[in-house]
Amino acid sequence: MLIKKPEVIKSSEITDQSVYLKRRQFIRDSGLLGVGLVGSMVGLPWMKRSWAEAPAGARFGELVSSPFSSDEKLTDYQDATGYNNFYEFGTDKRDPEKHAREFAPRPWSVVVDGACEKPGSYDLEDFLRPHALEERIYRLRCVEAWSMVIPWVGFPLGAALKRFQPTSKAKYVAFETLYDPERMPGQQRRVLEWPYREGLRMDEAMHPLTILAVGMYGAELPNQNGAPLRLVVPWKYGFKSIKSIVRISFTEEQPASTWNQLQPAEYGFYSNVNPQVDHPRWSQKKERRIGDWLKQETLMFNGYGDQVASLYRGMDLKKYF
Ligand SMILES: Nc1nc2c(c(=O)[nH]1)N[C@H]1C(S)=C(S)[C@@H](COP(=O)(O)O)O[C@H]1N2
Ligand SMILES: [Mo]
Repeated sequence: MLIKKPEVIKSSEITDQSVYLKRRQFIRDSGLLGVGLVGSMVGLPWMKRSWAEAPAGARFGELVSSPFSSDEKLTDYQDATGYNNFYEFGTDKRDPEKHAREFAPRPWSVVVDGACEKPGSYDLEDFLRPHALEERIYRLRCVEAWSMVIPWVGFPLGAALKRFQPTSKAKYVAFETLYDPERMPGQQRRVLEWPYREGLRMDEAMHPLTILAVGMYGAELPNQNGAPLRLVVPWKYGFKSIKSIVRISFTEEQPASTWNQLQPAEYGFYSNVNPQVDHPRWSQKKERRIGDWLKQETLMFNGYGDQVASLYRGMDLKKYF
């Protein structure tokens, strides 16, 4: 993200297509098709394969599937958990899987503060209790021009925020990742200004597509994907989806965000996926779906334009990139 052009992934990292199809067939034949599935997901053979490969422990029970879900083929579980950006555990895509292994995401608490009636420090369990978990299959499109399709487990951020009764002064919501260089060894180097920070405008935060995730592929979030709690904003570049959140603050002013702080000319506050606005050092017109050979067109707002374009009506998206 910092300095390199989008990387070309070695062919050895891509699941060979024939192996892939054989595995699919195997899963069909062995009757794993129905494993833990509900509703519309029953029609998606890709789904079963990924679920079959997800870890056995820490599974969620039945999940309601969301009408917002994409029906594209899921990214391999191995890729989604082995090719990550999480600088707290190293800057290489392979680092988080290796270096986040020891990380213990419990006990955990989330501080809620700023312009709201009910600030406080909430135990993760209390923070989560009121919310019914659902499954949302979303594209995640990294600013580096690769993308994945991941079945997240979570709930709308808006529902969580309402509980804390934001006041009329709350124009934005700011998020912070844990700062603990002993547990997050990547923080011992000043590659970014720690803690990692992100922010959304209030209407973006309240939008029904914006979720807090606690799991993926039917199981708890692996550490490298941001356990125990992360943001997922599907129409924005991946870096807006901050991991391992410990603080949520309601603010009157637009909050600082990590990549914008580091390189304001390259990463804007909004960071909406936009094929018409190139990164200064590379095109955003196409993306490579991890696991695919050919690139595909990047869609405006990552394909969620029908739902979110109205949030930006009248804004010059070249200026507010
Ligand atoms: N705290 C924190 N959150 C983060 C990052 C990070 O380095 N630190 N990387 C971001 C980037 S650049 C991307 S593309 C996504 C990747 O999410 P994934 O590893 O679950 O695919 O996480 C985002 N959230
Ligand atoms: Mo990213």
